[in-house]
Amino acid sequence: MSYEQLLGKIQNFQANICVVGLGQVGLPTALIFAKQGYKVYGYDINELILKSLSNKQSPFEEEGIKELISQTIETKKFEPNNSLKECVENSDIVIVCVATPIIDITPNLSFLKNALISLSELNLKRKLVIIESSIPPGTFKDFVLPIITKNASLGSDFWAAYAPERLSPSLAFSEIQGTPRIIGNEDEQSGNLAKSLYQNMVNSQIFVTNSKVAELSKLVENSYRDVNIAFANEISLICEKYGADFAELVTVCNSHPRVNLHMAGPGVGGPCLPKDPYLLLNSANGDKIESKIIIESRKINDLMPLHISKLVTNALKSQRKSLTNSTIMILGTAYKGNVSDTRFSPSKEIIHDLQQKQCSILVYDPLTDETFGAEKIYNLDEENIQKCDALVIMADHDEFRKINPSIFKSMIKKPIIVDTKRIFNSTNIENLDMIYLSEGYLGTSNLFKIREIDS
Ligand code: SAJ
Repeated sequence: MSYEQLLGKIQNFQANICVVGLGQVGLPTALIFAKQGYKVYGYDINELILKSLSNKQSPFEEEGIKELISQTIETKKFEPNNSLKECVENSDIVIVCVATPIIDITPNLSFLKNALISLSELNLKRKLVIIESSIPPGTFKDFVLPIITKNASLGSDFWAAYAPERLSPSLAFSEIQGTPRIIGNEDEQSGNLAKSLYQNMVNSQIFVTNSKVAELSKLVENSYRDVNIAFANEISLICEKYGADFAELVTVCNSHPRVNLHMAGPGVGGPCLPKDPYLLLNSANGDKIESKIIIESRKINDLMPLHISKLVTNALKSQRKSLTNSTIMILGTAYKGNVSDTRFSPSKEIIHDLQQKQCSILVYDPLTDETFGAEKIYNLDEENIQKCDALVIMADHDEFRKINPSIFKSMIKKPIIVDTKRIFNSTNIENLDMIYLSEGYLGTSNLFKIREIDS
């Protein structure tokens, strides 16, 4: 097939697409392309994912995903398939969406490498290969292309581009289509083909640049957020020292037209932010890049779970409650609000730390069964609440925002609420004669007591 023929097929929704890796990026991507009219083959090395898709079930939660799976399988636009060979042979475009995690702080590109090696053993001639996974700078040119050009040369035999995903879990469909897309390429034809493909899916701007800028853009966006959250977290600790309310500070500071303070929190979790800064600082050829601000920010964010744990234990001690006999309820094991994903969730470290201090931990999260070794409860009825000495809100799920805090009055003695997401109004809670704490807010009545214990 010539370049012009492939371009025409893409523009007319007649190209077939194979998506490799049906995780939280690959599956929504495959489904949207299928909905737009492309025939999409979905491949994953995990047979369980393929099995659940064949039963029209989603392997994870995402608004609207089940309906889209049923719809696109019924119209035969989406076909989960366990033969990569068959998927690739039937496709004009291959999109790779496999995970690129870190081990400790070092990028682990083994999933990507394995996927690329498998692809290189197939016939990629006259096809367009797109990588969506987050990758260290230089990876597309120095790692991806050398593997897949084993039997073919870029531009004349096949085409390839880098198009990093930018979606936030729980908002996958709206963000895939609504967020501008960056395309990185090393030859003009590949850039044009990829651009015309994403133009048929994205209702927003498409930027075409070289592969290094595209790789950097993805990692810099997430590092930018991580650094800004670290700044907010550090300011929240400063607020504690001054006895100021961080939430109030954010409101007044952000009234300035050029200031955008982020929210402090119990730490930074999820599959991207704790990892991407390290991808940014480890180039594809093994060079380590130095950055004080990025590394310090990671450290600050990593320290927050233990800070929250300390707020909880200090509050218990201020009420003369022994840690051994205390029961703490954690609301949310997901890494953030309205997602079921628990990867790198700060709740894990808080639960483990409090358990080490001999506290009993109950967890309530309507979106996930993950308990991180604590005891799961299934509702917030009086029986469960009565068992608790303290409550820690770790995820701002919509369901938690609807809670009337007066239900916590039935807690043992004076209720302690540690609200790391500021879903409640501090004054309302204090008016109910409860102790209200957060990073950046030590409460009016307990400030000095808690400070003393801390020092
Ligand atoms: N968090 C804070 N304070 C804030 C915002 C977030 O503490 O002001 C915490 C959250 O609670 C969570 C963590 O940060 O633990 C990460 O949450 P997030 O919403 O910032 O990011 P992700 O990981 O869900 O999604 C990010 C997004 N990147 C940016 O916003 C720059 C998303 O657009 C990316 O596509 C995604 O990473 C990704 O896949 O890389």
